[in-house]
Amino acid sequence: MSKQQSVKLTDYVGFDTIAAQIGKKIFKKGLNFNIMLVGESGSGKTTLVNTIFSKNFLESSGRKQAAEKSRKTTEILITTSVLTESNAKVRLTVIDTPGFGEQINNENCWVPLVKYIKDQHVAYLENEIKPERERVIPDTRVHVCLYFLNSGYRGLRQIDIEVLKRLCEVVNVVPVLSKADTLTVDEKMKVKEKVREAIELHRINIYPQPNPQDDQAEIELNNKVKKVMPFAVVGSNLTYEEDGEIIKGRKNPWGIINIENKDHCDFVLMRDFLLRTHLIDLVEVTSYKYYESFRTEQLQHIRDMRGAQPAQTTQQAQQTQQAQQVQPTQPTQQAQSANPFSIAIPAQQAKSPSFTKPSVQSSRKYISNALSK
Ligand SMILES: Nc1nc2c(ncn2[C@@H]2O[C@H](COP(=O)(O)OP(=O)(O)O)[C@@H](O)[C@H]2O)c(=O)[nH]1
Ligand SMILES: [Mg+2]
Repeated sequence: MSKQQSVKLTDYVGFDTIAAQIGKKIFKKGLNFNIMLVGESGSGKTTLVNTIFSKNFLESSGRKQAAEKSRKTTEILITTSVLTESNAKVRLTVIDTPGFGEQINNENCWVPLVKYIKDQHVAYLENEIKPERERVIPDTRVHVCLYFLNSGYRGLRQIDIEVLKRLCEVVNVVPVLSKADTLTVDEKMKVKEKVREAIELHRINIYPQPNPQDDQAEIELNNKVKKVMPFAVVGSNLTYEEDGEIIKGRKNPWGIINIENKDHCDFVLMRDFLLRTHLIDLVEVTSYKYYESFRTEQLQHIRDMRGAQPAQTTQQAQQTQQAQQVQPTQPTQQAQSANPFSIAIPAQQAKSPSFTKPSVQSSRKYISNALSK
């Protein structure tokens, strides 16, 4: 019988340095942060990511000269950059996706996005079940999907509802109302309200979702964030001087929009939310919620398959026996080891040199097949 007791130490022994020790490890190793951008071409996706990280490391497809045609992203484009700030290192991967609403038939436009997200789960699972796996599994799983709403549509379209629902099943989704400078203050409030209503009405599970482990401070913070969403943002890395101060903004004939002024837009709120308060949570939720449910589902399938295999082979053996009037086959030999991916196989087959034992490859094939169904 084990006993658990609560002991308050009187002398300082020093394990309150745990947070610093973990921080040091993470700093040394670096953290993977993978962001997917979804929205129409020209909705300001590239500009916003460049603005969040204060660096033009992604090339905008917008026009550089008036006569130039706007270039569009036509396939999933992945850019990885290692960003450093003080001692911290973040391996940032931006997954840019082709624009929405631009195909003749947009019915299944969410399919390649969901497939990409699930493919990363497959890759991670394959790495996990390798007999000799890497010490640190490369994490390409999408931690957050920024969904860009076109401010011109003044709410959610049917296609947005459909795509958001599908995405929320597999990834943390944060809706963004981009180019908010094109809306008046009143219009902005109304559009936000409409979007929130639609999200509630259609039960779209955008991030953050309630977690039983959240403490009071986290619950309050998440409630505040939900009241602000969708973040109405303006993107720009251009700087201007205003009243002797250097500000980041967009210049119009009637004045300059200071993107870091909370009265002008939610840019700072969104950046703080993504980088300062919720980055680790986004990574963790991806792992324990989305990846975990995918993993459980896949392992359950494999276990079911293993369970179904002996019955099938015995039945097949009986059929063969009746048809050919030959000696019964040897009893089924079950490949039962500690490995949950081993599948029961008939003894005859097991002896055959041409038979490949269920391996990581077969699990891989199985997982890929299961996903394409
Ligand atoms: N008015 C306004 N224009 C923006 C904003 N963000 C980006 N743009 C402009 O919109 C065009 C397309 O931006 P881009 O980031 O390439 O869009 P993407 O195709 O979604 O990646 C560019 O000319 C940008 O300068 C914004 O917040 N407000
Ligand atoms: Mg772009």
